[in-house]
Amino acid sequence: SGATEKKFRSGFVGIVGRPNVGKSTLMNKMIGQKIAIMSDKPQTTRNKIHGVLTRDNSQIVFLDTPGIHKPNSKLGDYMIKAAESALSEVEAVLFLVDVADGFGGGDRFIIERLKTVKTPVFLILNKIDKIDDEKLMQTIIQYKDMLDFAEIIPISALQGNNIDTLLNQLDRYLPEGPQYYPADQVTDHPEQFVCAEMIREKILQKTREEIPHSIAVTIEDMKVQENGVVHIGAVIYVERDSQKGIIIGKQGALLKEVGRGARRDIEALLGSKTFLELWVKVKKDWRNQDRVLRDLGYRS
Ligand code: GDP
Ligand code: K
Ligand code: MG
Repeated sequence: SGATEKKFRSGFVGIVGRPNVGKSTLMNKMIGQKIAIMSDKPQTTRNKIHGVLTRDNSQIVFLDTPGIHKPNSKLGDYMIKAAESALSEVEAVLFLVDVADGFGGGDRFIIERLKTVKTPVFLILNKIDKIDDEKLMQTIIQYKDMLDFAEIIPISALQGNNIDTLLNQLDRYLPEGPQYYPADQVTDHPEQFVCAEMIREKILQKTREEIPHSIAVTIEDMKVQENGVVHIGAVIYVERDSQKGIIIGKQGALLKEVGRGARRDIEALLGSKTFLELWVKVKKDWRNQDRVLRDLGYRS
């Protein structure tokens, strides 16, 4: 016969880059569903988020990492370790940069770390929708010799430009391997975790400065009622009483908005009607207590 069957390929791919370059946006776009939360605030992603993409002849498990930056608390420390471990034990690394922002110290910090791994590194020039071709050329010239990049691919994660090219190139770097997850599974995180992240995202989007880094969200209770509605009870932890007031808002207005937005995302994720109950509690200095971090799911 002589016909060669196309072999199935699979593997892990890490996504790294400075805070806010668009890592979570890209991962969501690639897997076609929102599982990683996005915001215009740095350090939005705290844990490694695994996104699973299954195509005809391949399966890629993406690791969306917290941005690499200098740690300033035990939580910060944890986030860096999570990002660095994503660089080893993967088939390829996507190093994302923001072409509109230009090269920065944060990029240098990451490149120094990438120099120590043998993994092929793709330079992904993101946010090309914000610049013209001339500026794109200059940016490519600026970055291309900083590391021995396996591929250089300009994209817009937001608009979805060139994502197919990126995925097709990535497939070439995957070894033959099994399909680890069912084709319809998009993340290996428990639903509870993703739901908590949706709530945290809404708070990040509606508050400013001190609040984003001072909150943690846990799902205390999640069950399907007889009428098919999913009932979720979640607690939002803050560090101070004043922050509790901000999260709740005037006559509960902000908390209500957070609940409405999060419920919409959670219903899309779970595919069923959801009743979401939110509580706000003060837990002093939770970011520096190992036990509290463990309870909240930030395990090292
Ligand atoms: P992360 O911190 O690297 O995970 O970045 P996010 O995915 O949270 O994105 C940070 C911000 O950049 C968000 O406001 C995104 O909407 C925005 N963003 C991401 N990708 C693009 C892009 O291709 N073009 C534009 N214009 N904005 C983008
Ligand atoms: K962000
Ligand atoms: Mg992110």
